[in-house]
Amino acid sequence: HAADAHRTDLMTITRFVLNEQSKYPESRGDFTILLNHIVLGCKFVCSSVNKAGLAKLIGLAGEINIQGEEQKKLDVLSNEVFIKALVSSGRTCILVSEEDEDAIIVEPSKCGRYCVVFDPLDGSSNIDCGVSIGTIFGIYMVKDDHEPTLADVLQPGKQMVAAGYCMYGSSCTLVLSTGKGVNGFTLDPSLGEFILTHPDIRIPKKGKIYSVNEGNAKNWDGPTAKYVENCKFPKDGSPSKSLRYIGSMVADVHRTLLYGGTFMYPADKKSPSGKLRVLYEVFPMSFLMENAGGQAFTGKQRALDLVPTKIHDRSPIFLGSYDDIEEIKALYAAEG
Ligand code: AHM
Ligand code: MG
Repeated sequence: HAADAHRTDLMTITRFVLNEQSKYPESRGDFTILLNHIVLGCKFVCSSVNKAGLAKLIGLAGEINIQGEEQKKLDVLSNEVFIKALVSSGRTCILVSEEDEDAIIVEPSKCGRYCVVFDPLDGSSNIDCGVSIGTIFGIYMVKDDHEPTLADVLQPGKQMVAAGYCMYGSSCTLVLSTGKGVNGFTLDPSLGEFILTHPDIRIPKKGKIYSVNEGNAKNWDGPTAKYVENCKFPKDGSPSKSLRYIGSMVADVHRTLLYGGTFMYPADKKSPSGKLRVLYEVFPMSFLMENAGGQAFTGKQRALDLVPTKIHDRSPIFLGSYDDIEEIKALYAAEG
């Protein structure tokens, strides 16, 4: 019985990735080591996020700690933990974090073949009210034949070798794709291990939910406005869609992946490139969507075809169920 197997034959994320990699004779185990360091970062952030409310309650936040430093904000702390974990893995050469203006070039003695782009704690404005937040990451591999440069991370998203996110919610869930399907793992706090709980996630072909910050509606472009109008007042007699918007990308995308529908952060008159960052928000989520059978579109092209010119570039994004994104693409095509 499958349920019994889960209870006694635990498929940890490490075991899962080792199994996958063993299909490639050239695999050196470097990816597994890198991933283990990312997982360590996620566990740390999970435990800090869970304690954040408590720390506030007992008056830790804003106080001076033993080292005489002011208590670090959770996003700053998470960033430091990820950078140290990634560098010490010995498998990375370039890191791009939402928190750091410049890319981090790993010193030669610790340099490896992977580049990691990440947002250590996305949605951190939601921390104080206990809403789910998350870490987002994407991984590129440098070619063996040259010194790593910034050009190695300014690559279209389709060149990523893996991407994922970890959601710190009512449970801690890590969703990962290495380019063949998408799998979800839930942290068992008593074991300290991520266990495979959502094997082979496929997004429903069509959904009943749309997700967007409608407060920006007055500044939307035509196709976005028309699509949202269609969600509320369908012209083909189908039921109207539900609106769900948490305002925390990881949570909104996670729901979209599991239940189907669309998640959008469109361009608007005030921010013509939208809000979300190409390298560590748009690309990893688009990579996951496509690998789960959905689509990701910028309003102009397939999101994973974008070529970033700067590490903190932004792009409008529409992602989700295959058929729903087709509808949005058609509206943009009709506009010409
Ligand atoms: P952040 O990186 O400053 O946390 O902002 C990113 C977040 C995403 O998690 C979320 O999808 C979006 O901002 C929500 O933006 P808005 O409040 O404009 O709807
Ligand atoms: Mg962010």
